[in-house]
Amino acid sequence: MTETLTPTSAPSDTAPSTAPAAEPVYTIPQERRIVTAIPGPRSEELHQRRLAVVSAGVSSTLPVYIKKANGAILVDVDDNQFIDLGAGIGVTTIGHTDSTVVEAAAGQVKEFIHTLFTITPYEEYVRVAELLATHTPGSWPKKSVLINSGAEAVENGVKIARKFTGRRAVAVLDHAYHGRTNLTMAMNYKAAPYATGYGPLAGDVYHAPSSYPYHDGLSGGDAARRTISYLEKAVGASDLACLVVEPIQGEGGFMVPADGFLPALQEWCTVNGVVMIADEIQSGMARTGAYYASEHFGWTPDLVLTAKGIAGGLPLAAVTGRAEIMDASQPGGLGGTFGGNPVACAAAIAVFESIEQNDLLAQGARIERALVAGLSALKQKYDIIGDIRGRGAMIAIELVQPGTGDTTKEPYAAAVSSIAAYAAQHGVLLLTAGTYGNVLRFLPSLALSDALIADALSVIDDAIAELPAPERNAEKR
Ligand code: PLZ
Repeated sequence: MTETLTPTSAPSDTAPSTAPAAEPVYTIPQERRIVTAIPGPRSEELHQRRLAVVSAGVSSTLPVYIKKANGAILVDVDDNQFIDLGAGIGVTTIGHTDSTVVEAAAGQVKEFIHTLFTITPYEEYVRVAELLATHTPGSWPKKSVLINSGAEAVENGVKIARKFTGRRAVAVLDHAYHGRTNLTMAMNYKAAPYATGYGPLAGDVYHAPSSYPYHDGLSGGDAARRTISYLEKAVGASDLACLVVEPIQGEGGFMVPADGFLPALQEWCTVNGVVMIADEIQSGMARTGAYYASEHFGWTPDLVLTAKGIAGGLPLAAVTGRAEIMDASQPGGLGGTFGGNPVACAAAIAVFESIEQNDLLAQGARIERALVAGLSALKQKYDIIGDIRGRGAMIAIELVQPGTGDTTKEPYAAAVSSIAAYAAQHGVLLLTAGTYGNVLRFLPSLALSDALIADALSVIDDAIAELPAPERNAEKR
């Protein structure tokens, strides 16, 4: 089977877009190309080897084994090329193998690879902390600690808040996702698959109602009052160390909170001495057309968690925030062997430089315009698209059962699985999400061109049109 595809032009209703500041040069042609069945024979072979030695607990959304990636394209071992709409779940935000990141990391590897900052420090760690202090929301003095992963950032954020406040309880919102460690498993909304069978989980974690405008219809103020009322009753502010919130919920389904929700919660936290922490692990680092998604909502959190996109694909994460909170920890209280690894730090410095030099915040806005225009056209055509939401290169559609979009908005998870499977077969890697599994998310790198967006959306259009009966009835008549 050979399917070589030329990108189609952008839909006519797509707003004119900003071209990248300097035309990037790609080492892999930015086009999808399917030359075998998916997965192909070499991927199948690797998969058999993997089944013998990799834990069954580690799954893969699309078991095509990747050998190369550049820009917004993944190439598998059978030479199939995929448009990557997932960026490794929001990690390669500035594009796969971006040349500035590759050069910075390679250069650092030759100098030194590890010393451990808590034994003998180095400049790269300090520079990343300076850049985080500059680019995270809030104009007060800020400090950081660097660690390795998102979950570790959440763990450290909670530790730091507990130390500063001397309080025990942790609050999160419904539909949240914060990680896979013992504490963060308890902070997730969904038990399956993350926590099932892995208990006992950490205690003193409280799940408060969130703002989910498509379903609750509440204003930001009303939603915040509901959240606060829960926290006051279930915990009591005097025992609450922190409230951890994703400004746009990631795994939960890209819920954008109603206006005013986040600032109202911050105000309540400030008045009550609760540390409010923005989990910007998925939404941060220029993904949404701002450095941090909190900025879209006028929210200035006390602490900000960064991970995923910060180092172009190398493992690095950070807790950044008000100096007095960050300094409440005793020397030696924070750290870890690999935290702030120099190669990852060099890559992160290159990511920050690339965001500035290539005006990547504008690329986030461009991708939002192109995706929302294209998806709105599909929503006109298919009533199973209930909601389109998100910001920048973090856009999702929520699929509902035919005919329920104006009433009960019944989740339509089966359609999400079919569309993602169809897209994969045709060279588009599309991630799913949502508490009820009924969300398709677009979490591409900022290198994704308008032509690739139009091409990917044409595949999704075909995927919906191809839904087998009775799903086919979803098409508007
Ligand atoms: N907080 C908001 O999105 C990671 C999970 C992938 P780690 N999300 C992707 C998977 O299935 O494990 C995430 C997130 C938010 C925290 C995390 C955790 O980040 O780097 O995966 O630990």
